Amino acid sequence: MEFVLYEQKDAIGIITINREKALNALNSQVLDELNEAFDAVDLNTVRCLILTGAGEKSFVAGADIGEMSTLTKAEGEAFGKKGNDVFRKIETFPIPVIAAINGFALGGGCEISMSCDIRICSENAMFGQPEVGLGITPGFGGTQRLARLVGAGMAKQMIYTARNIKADEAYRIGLVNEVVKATVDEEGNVTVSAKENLMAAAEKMAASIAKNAPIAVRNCKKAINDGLEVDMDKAVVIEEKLFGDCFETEDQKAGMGNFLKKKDDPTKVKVVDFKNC
Ligand code: DAK
Repeated sequence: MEFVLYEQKDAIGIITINREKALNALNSQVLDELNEAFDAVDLNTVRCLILTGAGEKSFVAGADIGEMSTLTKAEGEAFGKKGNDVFRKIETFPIPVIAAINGFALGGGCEISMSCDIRICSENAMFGQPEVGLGITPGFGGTQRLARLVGAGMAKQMIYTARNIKADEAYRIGLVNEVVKATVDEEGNVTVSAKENLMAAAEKMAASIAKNAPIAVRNCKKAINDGLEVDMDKAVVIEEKLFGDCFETEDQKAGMGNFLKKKDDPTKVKVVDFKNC
């Protein structure tokens, strides 16, 4: 693939949007390749994914404005569908996806990060939905996911004003879970870049997810996502079913068995080797 890289480190898969010259803007090819990359993830061995952008400056600076500028109504709709299909694939992907946001996350960039389960960003990150300044609405789910994440009032303010916000404000309004800084020495020189620290933090978080029972983690993702779409009476039924689904699995037996063994003898195994079955 030309614009998407994939790397696997133990149970963690890292998908990198690699179109640095255009600040990783999403054109049709990037969207197609992202689709392929997600389809190719080996779900037997990978338990958590990280999605990031190449370089230090930009996660994704939006949908490709050059490509969009000449679209007809029908082509615009088709482009929106292509993006929405990929973003829904990420949102409903069986395992958790962490967005590691290095720099600009504008328009489609902010939107793709919101289709991930968790967002962590570098201190130089910048978020925004600048579409109304370009004469369009957000088209990759921004009006829907931003309002669900930060509340309708804050989402409306960001979308109507097209104002970009920095990492600390994104953290304050709950758009990101964590902001990662560069490491500086006593003279103020950067010794480890924010991007490097960001990827280390993302991998650490991914590893702490990957060590848990995979079937249970997958079912938690599904329960949260599906439950948010319906009223509480239906939501608790969704949870009951996914809770029940964990029983009789090897992972449930191993997890609970480990707890009981530890109670009898605290020196017994503490790390469970979950089998994903
Ligand atoms: N698209 C295409 N190229 C982009 C780009 C983008 N979104 N953002 C940056 N680039 C390219 C620049 O054109 C430039 O390319 P060259 O000129 O070197 O060939 C290169 O990346 C470096 O950018 P700059 O020279 O501008 O770099 P600066 O540091 O000066 O500025 C910036 C960085 C991020 C502030 C600036 O590039 C910028 O404002 N970029 C545009 C950000 C933006 O407005 N993003 C939102 C795009 S709108 C829909 C589907 C989808 C969408 C809407 C509807 N439907 C079908 C319904 C989504 C819309 C969007 O995402």
